[in-house]
Amino acid sequence: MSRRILVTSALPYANGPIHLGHLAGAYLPADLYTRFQRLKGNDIIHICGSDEHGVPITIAAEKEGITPQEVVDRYHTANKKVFDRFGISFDYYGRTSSETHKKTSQDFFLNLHEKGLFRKKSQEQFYDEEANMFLPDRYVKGTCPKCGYAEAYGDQCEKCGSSLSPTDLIDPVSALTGNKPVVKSTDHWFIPLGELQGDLQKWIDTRKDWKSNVVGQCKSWLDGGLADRAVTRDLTWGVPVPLPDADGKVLYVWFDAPIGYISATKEWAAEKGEPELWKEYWQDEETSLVHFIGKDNIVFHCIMFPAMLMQHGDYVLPENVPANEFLNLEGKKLSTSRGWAVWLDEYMEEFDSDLLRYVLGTTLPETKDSDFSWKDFQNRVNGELADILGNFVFRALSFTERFFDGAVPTLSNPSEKDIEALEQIEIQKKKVEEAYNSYHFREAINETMNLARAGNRYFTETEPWKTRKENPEACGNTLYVCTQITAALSVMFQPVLPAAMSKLRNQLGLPDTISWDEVNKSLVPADTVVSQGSILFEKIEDDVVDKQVKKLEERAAQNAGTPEKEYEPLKKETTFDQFISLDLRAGKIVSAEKIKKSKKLIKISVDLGFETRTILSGIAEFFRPDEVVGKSVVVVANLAPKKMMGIESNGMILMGEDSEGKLHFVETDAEPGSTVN
Ligand code: B3M
Ligand code: ZN
Repeated sequence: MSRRILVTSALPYANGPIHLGHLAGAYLPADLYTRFQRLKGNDIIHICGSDEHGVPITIAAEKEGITPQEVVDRYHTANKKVFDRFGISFDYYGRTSSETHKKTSQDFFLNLHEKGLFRKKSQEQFYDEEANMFLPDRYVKGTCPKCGYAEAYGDQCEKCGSSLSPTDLIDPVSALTGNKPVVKSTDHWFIPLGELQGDLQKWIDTRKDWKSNVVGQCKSWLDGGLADRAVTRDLTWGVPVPLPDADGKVLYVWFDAPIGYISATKEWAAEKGEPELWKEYWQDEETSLVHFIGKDNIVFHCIMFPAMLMQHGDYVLPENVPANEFLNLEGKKLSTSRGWAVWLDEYMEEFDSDLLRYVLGTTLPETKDSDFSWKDFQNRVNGELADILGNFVFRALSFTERFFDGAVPTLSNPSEKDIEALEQIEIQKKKVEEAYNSYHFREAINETMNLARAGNRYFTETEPWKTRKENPEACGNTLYVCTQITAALSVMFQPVLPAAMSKLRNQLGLPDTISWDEVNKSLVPADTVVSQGSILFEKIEDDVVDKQVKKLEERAAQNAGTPEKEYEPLKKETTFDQFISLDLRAGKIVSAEKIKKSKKLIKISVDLGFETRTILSGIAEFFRPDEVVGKSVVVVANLAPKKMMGIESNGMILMGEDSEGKLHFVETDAEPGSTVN
């Protein structure tokens, strides 16, 4: 039976171009899923579009000195185009600045308002007196209270993922002027998530097959207790709050953006000439709603938006939210501001989309952060696409062309090996199908490639280049079997490699319309004429990927003027009693000597006033012994003794460690023996 599925992928902010991190987080998995379900014959649509509101947009506009409208027009057009070129097959790509969206989100707000859901409250908010405006969300920057990251935004810390309020930040500054903001009060409408917590909890408990990273985040939110959340902002850019007493206020971007999924579906239906059709996808219980997002959007899609949908009452709730973790690049965190990113349009200038679809697909951050590197890209293209899939297809088709004039031989008196090889088609097909249905895309791709691996093994073992003379029937069987495996692959790899597989089906004389369920062990009838065609995947040379790495490094060096400082996360809170139980004393280093067999340790004698201690300190890579003699330091004086290299160390000398790992003494003018608190 055909299922109705509504797939959405996170609406990217129209404030910058699309990069590999975006693709790996949401768009590629969503597209793999959608293409697979289409092949299965399910009734599926994939809805996305530009998120054109919110502070990220206005900040981008201010930076460039242009209007927010100019920013979103530019990136909406560019992003829509590049997604299309890359083969992300959206059924509709909308934008939240559209009239339909304005009306849909205002109606949604009014519906909840009339139900009496919102609480109107006056709230203390940061205000920039120079810029004359309130500073919601990203307009404030400061230190994260949870992890100590110094560049956290007012709505979220990108380091630890905590969701924040601007007033949570330590040392807040205005992102507009750099000034210290003042506090002023303003009225806003709040959604009382705390009151809805019970219903949300119950609903989330019914979501049995969600990914553990997603459930884990939801749980920690719920365990922490949900609080009221403002759904309006003091801004001029956005959907105006449709109430008489709301001048100068717009809907919070995270209120209107998910409603963008609904507006875009309405526009899709209207464009099809069936303006009511969107309701089937949003309002019929039979629909499976699936949101593809990155992990930083989990709370909005699993708590906030479901709460809105539940309260509205006319809509289905998400069946699943298979959020991905983050993609790193060459072992480092991706950063657009530092230029440490691979932009999709840039990629498309040099390579085919299928190659990246495959490589990213096999390295998706499904359960934990993963890494994209150009070397790995090259290895997978050369070692898997070219050497396994491409090579298998080439052997099957070129041998058929050479030995049988391209006509697929008949299977006659097949051996056990032949039958086993054909059976691999069904076996792998089943595994791949299960993997797609459970959102395990890496596994789906791997198991598809395993069919090509099995094909290669079978080809080698049956030695058609030998049987051609000795046993033509066996040779024919080998090529028959290999052609069937090739044909099955041409459909099974379709979600990942749409361009290459379409070309391959053409070589096999197969129509482009074969469904997943039609895949079997006899897709290509005997006597069909196949052609070897050109090679499916060219290998990539070293210098080609080296050039890409160099480009990245050069750009990062150019942007090095604004390094993002990395700070160690704060440790768990400690109690005053625990802290005070440490006995810290001032001391003076009286002598120091290197320990012979150790690279790191220096043996130090410290005068603590009441006694002289021997302390081993791991500073030999930074200081010569004679440099440290005479320093006034701070010692943890009641630390349990510890033996290292046969010598007992009685305490620890405090050191500061900078971002390059260099050590610095914590010095004090207090006389030896003084307490330090
Ligand atoms: N634009 C955030 C993001 O791009 C946001 C997603 C909206 S989904 C409704 O990460
Ligand atoms: Zn943080």
